[in-house]
Amino acid sequence: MSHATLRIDGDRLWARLEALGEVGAVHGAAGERGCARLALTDADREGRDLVLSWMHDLGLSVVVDAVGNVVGTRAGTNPQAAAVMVGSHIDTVRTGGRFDGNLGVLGGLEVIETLEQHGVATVHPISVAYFTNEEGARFQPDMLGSLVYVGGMAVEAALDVRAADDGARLGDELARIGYAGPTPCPTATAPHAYFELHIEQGPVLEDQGFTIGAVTGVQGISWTEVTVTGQSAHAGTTPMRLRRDPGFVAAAITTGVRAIATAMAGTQVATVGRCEFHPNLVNVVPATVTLTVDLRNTDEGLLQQAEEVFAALCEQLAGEEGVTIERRTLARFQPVEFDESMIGLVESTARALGHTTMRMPSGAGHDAQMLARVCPTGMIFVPSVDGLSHNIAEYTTPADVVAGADVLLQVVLAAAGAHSAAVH
Ligand code: HGY
Ligand code: MN
Ligand code: MN
Repeated sequence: MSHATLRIDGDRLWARLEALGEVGAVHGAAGERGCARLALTDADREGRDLVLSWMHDLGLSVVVDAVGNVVGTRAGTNPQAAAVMVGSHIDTVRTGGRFDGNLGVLGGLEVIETLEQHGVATVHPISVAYFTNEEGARFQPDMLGSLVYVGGMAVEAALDVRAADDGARLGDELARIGYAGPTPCPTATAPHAYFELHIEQGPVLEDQGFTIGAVTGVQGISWTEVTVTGQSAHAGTTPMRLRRDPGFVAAAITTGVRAIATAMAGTQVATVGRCEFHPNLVNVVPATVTLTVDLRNTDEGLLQQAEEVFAALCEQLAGEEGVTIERRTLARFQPVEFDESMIGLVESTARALGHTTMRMPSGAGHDAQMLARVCPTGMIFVPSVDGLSHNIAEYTTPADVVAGADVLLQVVLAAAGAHSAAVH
């Protein structure tokens, strides 16, 4: 049969999305169904075990590496050829959805099951991977697993990372959940190509009425932890002129980074997502406040400019309020551009399947931005309803899930070289 007419089984893929979505399920008052599977928690282990069982069911040869990345591989007819890899992540933020990351991993399993079902062999092996701690919500930086996988971070440094919330050591948590694997990092062999199917996580495709995003690259990311130290004091007795109030400074930083993004306009975004007061009591001027600042831009020069303005704001506030401000970099990745050949392949494949498509950068970080360091890399976006993600209301329609997975199937076949005889 012509492989151009090969299609995935949408019901089978949707059933897996639903099953994985039940692991760490979070239900909202308005019927939202999300997920809470922070990296290396028990819920993450349960999700990992479930996907691992599906890899084994498909007869894949599975390896687990030293930072818990899991890669399942279907043999190709040329055992010397490097694998075409499909991947993403299955860890989520605390208020995550059922599609972010999951769709890319389960879409990869669906591609392999479709090839098995129809007896289609490929020259290159095909691998499906889930990478550790893509979200960076519990351990920073984000995309930690794929960063180590491509040699961008030493394993030892990764294993010593401490969780922001409870100080747990990444290596200890990895061992605790049974995913401290024997395979060394970085990977000994770079993939022949890497594809990631992912929800857009923003409003563009939906607003503009397109089904498939041919992703051109990923914007730069700058994460900073800011610790403001002032003077704890009585909320009632301390005159305003004598205060050194880190709570006031934290609020000024929050409004200040919003002002930076507004002034720069364009693609600049800025977020204060975490803010912790100590001692966090109604009648105590805080001693310290720890907050995070997330700055992003598609342009490296502009991102550096935003960082410089932010640093100057901190200096100014420290002087005015008489507090100390320490800044610690949690993550810093430059913008990444994907190969034109990969963008074009996604675009032409989507059109050949009859889907509308547009080129667009990714506002979110992805494992693809790490794999792009070592091999030709492409990303396929499908729409997010109401542009929502990192929100339990995250949703993508079954039709768009199928459209994205069918594009994934065809780009993998194009890259892996397809035969008609199955391998057994
Ligand atoms: O933060 C991000 O963009 C990704 O979800 N880790
Ligand atoms: Mn993601
Ligand atoms: Mn995410």
